[in-house]
Amino acid sequence: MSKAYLGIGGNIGDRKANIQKALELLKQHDKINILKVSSIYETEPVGYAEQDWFYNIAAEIDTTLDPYELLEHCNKVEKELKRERLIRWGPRTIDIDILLYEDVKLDESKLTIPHPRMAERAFVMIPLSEIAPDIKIESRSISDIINNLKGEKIRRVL
Ligand code: X6L
Ligand code: MG
Ligand code: MG
Repeated sequence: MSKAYLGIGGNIGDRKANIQKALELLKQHDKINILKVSSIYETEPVGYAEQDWFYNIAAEIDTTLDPYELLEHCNKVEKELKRERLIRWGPRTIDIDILLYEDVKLDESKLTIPHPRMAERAFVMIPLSEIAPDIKIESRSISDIINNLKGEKIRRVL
């Protein structure tokens, strides 16, 4: 069994329902167990400003899928939730990113692990710190990373 962390977010339609649906679909795979799910956060859009705020979460999973098989399953769930790719970094119903997979480092066109620039994004690091406060990313603690973020707006949704 391998442990992995996913970042999930979306800003089209019923954002909470879409995140819940994504978690349901992810765990329907018999080789994925969801171990922990963070609170939901409402987050300022990054990369492309002219879009609605996102809901973002992080999830910890256990899986016997390899990273590519896991990516395939994440893409399948995105498809089931009608993800369309119109504008780069633009609005989407759901986005499921593999943030970390054990201590794997991969740098290929279809899959980079750890997820590129995850440590610069409050919408990734703050939910992740809630479920994995003791992990390190490229030898830095999560708390150190969060203390050095630039202050994208983020609030926990009650
Ligand atoms: C310069 C250039 C600085 C590009 C930042 C950052 C690009 C993040 C893309 C960037 C740059 C991204 C989400 C989001 C996106 C999300 C929130 C991306 C990909 N996904 N904003 N923006 N939540 N709040 O899930 O992460 S697009
Ligand atoms: Mg993403
Ligand atoms: Mg993605």
